[in-house]
Amino acid sequence: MNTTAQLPDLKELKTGIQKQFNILLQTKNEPQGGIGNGIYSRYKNPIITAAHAPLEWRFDFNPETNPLFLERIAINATFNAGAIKWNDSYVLVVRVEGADRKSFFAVAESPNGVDNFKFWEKPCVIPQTEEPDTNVYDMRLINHEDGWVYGIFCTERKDKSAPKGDTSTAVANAGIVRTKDLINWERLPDLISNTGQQRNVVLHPEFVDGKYALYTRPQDGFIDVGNGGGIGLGYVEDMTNPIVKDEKIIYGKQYHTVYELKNGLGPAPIKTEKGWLHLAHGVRNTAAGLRYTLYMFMTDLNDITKVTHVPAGHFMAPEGIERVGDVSNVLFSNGWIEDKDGTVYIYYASSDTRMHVAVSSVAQLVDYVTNTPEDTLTSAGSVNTIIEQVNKNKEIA
Ligand code: M1P
Repeated sequence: MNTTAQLPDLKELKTGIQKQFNILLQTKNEPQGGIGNGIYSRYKNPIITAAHAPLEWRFDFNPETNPLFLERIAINATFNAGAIKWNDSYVLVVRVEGADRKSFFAVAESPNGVDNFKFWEKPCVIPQTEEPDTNVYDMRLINHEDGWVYGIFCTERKDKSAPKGDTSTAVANAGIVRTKDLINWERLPDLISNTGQQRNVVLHPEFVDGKYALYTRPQDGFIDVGNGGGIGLGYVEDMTNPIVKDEKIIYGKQYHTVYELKNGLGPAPIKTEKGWLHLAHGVRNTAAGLRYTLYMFMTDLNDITKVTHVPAGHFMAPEGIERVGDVSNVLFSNGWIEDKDGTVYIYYASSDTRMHVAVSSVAQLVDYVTNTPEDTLTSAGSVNTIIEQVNKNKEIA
């Protein structure tokens, strides 16, 4: 057996791989078409995958140190991105996960919001606190009225109180950075709350009575929310000393709903004439494991603790290839962009693996949230809801 690999033509390989990479990045995207639901249009291609990670991150192009042209640093997945409109571009701060299981943040930019997403040259450098993060992920980007863009993300560290030999139990909390250019990130202290671990923490974009308002998701354990859970709301006076006060659950988990096991807020809410539009994820347990879907609700314009509208069930659930990935049967969203003309780009990840986009508008989403029947919480109630609609349709026939 010949174990000596033949030296490849590096120039040819590099040109070939760059060509394929450019084709991938420049592939046009288009709406899926079909009957749809009138609420949003899913786009055909995932917008960012592991294959979109720059070749310079993955390959050592020096023939002296990489004569066989092997990939040196593998990227496993690109998902759960925060989103912001930035200088007329659509910008995502993507959770990029390496083959080493570490997640990090990297900015990807598109001229139109639906295709041609390209990562900036280097991943984001997030300064550390005194207690370094082991893993960071799921950044929400908030353009706050104080003039800063905040990035609130999950910071994960090994649980120091775990018994010896337990090498997996972790503690989750909200890490906080802020920036004016999406390049230089100022690290602020991690969130201080007295309700256990935190994930899915989001900053409300406006001051409330002169304070910062933070949506939280307290949880007893790292995966299990235990007695915690639900979407909470608390207040912080100074983001450089982020102690959450008066944290209250405004939207709890509920039996026999799509958020029966746990829920968590997605991106920061969008302000509309009718109220604040919210996108969140709900989780329920099944024989095949946890199922994550997206759902929506609205809160009162003048009292953000008050949930005013809740359409029944999920807004989006995994379909087709979205169902399969590293953590299958998961849709998760922590980023959306509202354009000046009312178009809303909903950025969502499927199965902890890749990013997608669906396009809607404020008008469609407000109509969906305010006019979709609520969950009656029983099968008989669901039947009644359908019969009422059938009867109403008969009246106009
Ligand atoms: O694997 C699904 C999701 O699980 C967690 O979300 P939550 O805390 O709401 O259950 C997060 O790890 C998230 O990143 C992940 O997509």
